[in-house]
Amino acid sequence: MADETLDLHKLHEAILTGDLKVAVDVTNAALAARIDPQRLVTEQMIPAMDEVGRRFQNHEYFVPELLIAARAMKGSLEILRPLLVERGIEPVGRVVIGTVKGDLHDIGKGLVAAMLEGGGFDVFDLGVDVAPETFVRHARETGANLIAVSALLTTTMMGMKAVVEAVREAGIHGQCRVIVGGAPVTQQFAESIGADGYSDNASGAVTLARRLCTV
Ligand code: B1M
Repeated sequence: MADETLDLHKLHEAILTGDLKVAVDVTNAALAARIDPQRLVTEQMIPAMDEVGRRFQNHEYFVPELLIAARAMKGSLEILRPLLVERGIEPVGRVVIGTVKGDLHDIGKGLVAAMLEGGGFDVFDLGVDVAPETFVRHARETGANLIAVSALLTTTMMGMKAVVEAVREAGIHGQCRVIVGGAPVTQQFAESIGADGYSDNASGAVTLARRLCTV
């Protein structure tokens, strides 16, 4: 497909509608037509995910739409990532994410991870039942700017305080902040445990992460 005949906006549309196959096909066609991969990311893909986030916040999109959009975004990113890495394009930031110790709920955390990845972050997903020292160790190893902790149980959410404390005790709080979220978590709770930020949804977590990575 030649550059002139290739409609790059189809990539935007494919992510918005969660069409993985079209997203992958347009990405491959764009690369074959020697389109700059960075251009695809900044002009089509990130704006599409921003729009997905906007629609989610306005209750025009719900969790399923968020998940399929994130899947289409990731499918395209998987093709582009090696090319971006080759060129040394820096991610927006590095995030270590996991569900707090004792908690096995991972659907919301997975959604936040996918949205962060879609938003241009390098994401290291540690899974569920993650101990504070594991968050800290991986944050050190990866040079993460953020640790993102999810909790779904009132009985496990206090474990987030232990993560905040572990980060401070390890002396890495200057370069690595802690953000929290999950159904029982509130802004007030986040402040009470000394977390650096809170969001009640996945797209808000991306906005928050971007803000914390630029200050
Ligand atoms: Co359980 N569970 N569960 N569960 N479960 C809840 C959370 C519960 C509210 C159900 C209920 O009683 N009504 C209740 C908690 C009550 C409480 O603590 N007050 C509960 C319970 C009690 C339990 C068990 C204890 C049940 C038992 O065994 N007796 C047990 C605990 C196991 C454990 O973790 N140790 C348990 C087990 C399970 C399953 C394994 C069966 C399954 C999890 C499967 C999985 O995750 N792979 C499960 C499920 C599915 C649920 C419900 C039904 C759905 C959770 C979910 O995935 N929601 C849930 C009831 C409910 O919430 N309606 C329930 C969809 C998801 C997209 O939303 O995770 O909230 P959520 O994520 C949102 C936001 O919160 C936010 O963004 C996401 C998208 O917008 N967000 C963040 C999440 N993390 C964030 C991090 C951020 C920012 C935003 O920054 C870092």
